[in-house]
Amino acid sequence: MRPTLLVALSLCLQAAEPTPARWQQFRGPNASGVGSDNAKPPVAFGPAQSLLWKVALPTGHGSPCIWGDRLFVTAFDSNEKALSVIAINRKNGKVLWRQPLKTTALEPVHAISSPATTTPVTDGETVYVYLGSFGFAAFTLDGKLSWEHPLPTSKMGFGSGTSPVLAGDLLLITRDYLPKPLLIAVNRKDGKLAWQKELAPLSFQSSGAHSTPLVLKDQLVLHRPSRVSGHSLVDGSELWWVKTASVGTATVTEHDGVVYVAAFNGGASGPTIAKVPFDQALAQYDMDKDGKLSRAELPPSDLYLMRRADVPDSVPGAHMTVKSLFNYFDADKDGSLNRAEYDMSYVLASGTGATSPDVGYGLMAIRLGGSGDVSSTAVVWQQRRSVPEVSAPLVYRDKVYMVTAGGIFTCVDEKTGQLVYRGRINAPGAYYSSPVAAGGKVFVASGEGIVTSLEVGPELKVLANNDLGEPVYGTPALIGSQIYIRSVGHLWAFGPK
Ligand SMILES: [Ca+2]
Ligand SMILES: [Ca+2]
Repeated sequence: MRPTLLVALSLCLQAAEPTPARWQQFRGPNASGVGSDNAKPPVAFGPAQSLLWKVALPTGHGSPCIWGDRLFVTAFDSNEKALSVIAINRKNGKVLWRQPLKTTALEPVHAISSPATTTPVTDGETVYVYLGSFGFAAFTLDGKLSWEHPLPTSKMGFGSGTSPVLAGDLLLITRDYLPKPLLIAVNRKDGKLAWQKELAPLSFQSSGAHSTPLVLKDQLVLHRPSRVSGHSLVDGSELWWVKTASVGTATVTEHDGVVYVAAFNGGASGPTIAKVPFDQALAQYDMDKDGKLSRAELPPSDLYLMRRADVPDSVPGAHMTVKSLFNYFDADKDGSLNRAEYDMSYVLASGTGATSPDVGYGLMAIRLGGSGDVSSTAVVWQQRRSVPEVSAPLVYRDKVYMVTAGGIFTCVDEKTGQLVYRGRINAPGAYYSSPVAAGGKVFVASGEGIVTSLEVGPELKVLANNDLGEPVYGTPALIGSQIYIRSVGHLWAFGPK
């Protein structure tokens, strides 16, 4: 055969097998949160509008991972205390298979969270899951177990939020908490450990990182408490880092060689309550006069470490008190807080050094390409107001978008960080879900279950506030003009009929 014929033939074959629709990991292609540019997703949708299907599922705060006509989610059945991975037919919402993930112990989680908070990842042949209470497992798209790699139950404060990622032959996860923060890489083919790397120590007492690693061509970027860092995919070694005053919760995104990080700082970005001195707290609450504060003596709604002003009191765990974090501060485990332990609680709550001019926080743009400590050279800009704690930034059409508690929506210029607009979107409450975009529209979902659609443009323009009637913690997934949303009890598919 002549080469031209071969080329023609191979083009024919390619045309015969169109690329499967994919949203293959947390936040989809390149972890960008960006779907198809020429999509026409519905802007107004809900139980009675643009609904393609809806299926009841056990709870889970992860997002759907999508390949072709299949969706995959992790789930937790709170009655049976059982974790599973579930595959769903994307055409009609029917459950195709469900595989249990047997655990010896469930990790403790935040009052609002679930033991199933992670999004699976797929390469189109295998779907991989990671859960803090289990470790890794891999299944064929038809639900046959390929391999398991159990790990000890995670000790992440508030439970794991980090989803697994694929890079080359590797499947990776961080277990980024003290005393030994780890980056773990297993081979995707057989689940065997490829390497694990102990990460640089965290510079302050922290519950740990909840962000998902970002895979770039030649490195992995981590958003950690007090640090953003780039790591070798060969052995996990740290290639560069920027010191931050961040809690390390929101997942990062990258565009044109710049990494965008919502470096939320409890002390600086959120309202911190003034410290009540230990002696004053003793005078008020030390009932047995032993000079210490036992858990029972501590008040449930006083001695605030952080009060999230825009999150309603009815949201479990909305505010942090000395009592709510008692276990972290009772270092000697005697059941009471002494002076040093009590004072440490406020050290944590006051942030991580944001008063130091060389430590960044806020929405940060970090240019890639440096090595070593690039804290003073790689930060292009910082935008310090209204920075989300959990929700990730979205880069879309030369702008960066973010949404924070209270439904405060901010748009800044991608290159300069200058504010384009900031305003409320009429959907208050907590925000855990990250914004996504397709076809010139941005979608954000509140913890109250309102999914707001916005027009991309020079000013804030809310198109619709869509009420799903139950909380949404997962980030929506987009395929073409279709939107897939996980709420606490359901998975919804919206789109043009
Ligand atoms: Ca006491
Ligand atoms: Ca103690």
